[in-house]
Amino acid sequence: MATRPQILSIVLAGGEGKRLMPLTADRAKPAVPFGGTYRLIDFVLSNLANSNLRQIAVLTQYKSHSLDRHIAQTWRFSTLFGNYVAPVPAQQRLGPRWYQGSADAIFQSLNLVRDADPDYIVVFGADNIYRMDIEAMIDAHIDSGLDATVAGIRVPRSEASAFGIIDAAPDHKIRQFLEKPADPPGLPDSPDESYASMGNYVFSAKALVEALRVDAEDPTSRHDMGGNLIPYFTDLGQAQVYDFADNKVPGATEKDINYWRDVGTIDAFHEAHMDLVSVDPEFNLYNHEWPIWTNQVQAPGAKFVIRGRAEDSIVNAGCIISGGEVDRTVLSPHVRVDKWAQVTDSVIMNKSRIGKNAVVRNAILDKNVVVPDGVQIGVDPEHDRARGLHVSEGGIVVVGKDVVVPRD
Ligand code: ADQ
Repeated sequence: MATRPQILSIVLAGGEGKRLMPLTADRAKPAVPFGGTYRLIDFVLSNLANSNLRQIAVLTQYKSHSLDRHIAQTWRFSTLFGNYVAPVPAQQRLGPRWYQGSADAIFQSLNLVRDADPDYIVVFGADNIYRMDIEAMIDAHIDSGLDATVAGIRVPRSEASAFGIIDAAPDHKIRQFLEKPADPPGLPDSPDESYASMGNYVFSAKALVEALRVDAEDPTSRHDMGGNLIPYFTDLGQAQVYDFADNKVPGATEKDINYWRDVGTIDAFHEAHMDLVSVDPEFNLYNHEWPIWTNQVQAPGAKFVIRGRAEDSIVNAGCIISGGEVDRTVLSPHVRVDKWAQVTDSVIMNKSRIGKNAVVRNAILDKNVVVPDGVQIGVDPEHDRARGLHVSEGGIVVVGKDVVVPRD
């Protein structure tokens, strides 16, 4: 039997997620709840696990408590066959400093690489919603004989300055890599689109270790994977792109085959949820052939009484809709909606309660929020702001964890 290459997966989960405030006031961005029962990090961990990659280190730093707890509760692999998902907090192993950037996070964690002694290292972000067969990307990496492979996807040029932008030759070799350019170039065959890095990489292990050493000694470096490491491999002629359009997971529909979203702003986060509850969504959560795994709560089935109803909505276990009306909304477990309440176009997280006659529109309620009887949110943005609620550019009202929404 041919020996299979050893692969170590590293998930970068130290992101602060400032643009998701107040959802990230108390938790790291990868721990933000998504889709009713998931956390953002479940998507990358499911993709890795479904791709048979089960030696996984998750590098955490910022407000990592709920992320650590979620990983410990949900992602406990049997240690048979050497499997593990290990949350690794920043430990200041190389001196009294936190991670200076995503490359420094890996550099400070090279002890994990020494212990695992892999042939290849998979480095993926933790913040995106997508399905991906990562083994196919690794195969493309091994076939190329190059040191670095970057997953790439076409994005609208108008949004491209948020990404690393790739200029690739027809043979996929990266000719130029520009991290978050102010004026991103369009593609020759489609000027309104740019070719973006998904922040997901495969490296040959020795080459990555060497690149991190060089980077650590460069006083001008920001020690960032997209800003410094990928340009380094590009300059050496050692980087190629893996086109996400070539990736297909089992059970994918025509529509969601190339779905990939950065839900790093309140408006993008809300929009991705509205897609989930639409009749024919772009991202199909219900693909059982490539499941997204999470920690499912112990709770009885959702209950609808006194003509309570929900339409075009996802209603999780433990919810009670008692006479209220719910439309185009994602309800996490244990939410209560009381009589004559109206909840529309919203995302309601665990254990929140919507009182009698309350109105909740275009809103995101974090866990344990109480909307008292008769209180309205999302109806008058000025009133919402005046009450100290966060209103996004797109007019989405966000209420932080444990808040009792004030009447005035
Ligand atoms: P960004 O997402 O802006 O761009 P970054 O903020 O570094 O880059 O986040 C990437 C991943 O690293 C996230 O999962 C984040 O949680 C994590 N991370 C950030 N800082 C970290 C730290 N100090 N320690 C540990 N983890 C950390 C990147 C690339 C772009 C690419 C986009 C795609 O740099 O080239 O286009 O991802 O979303």
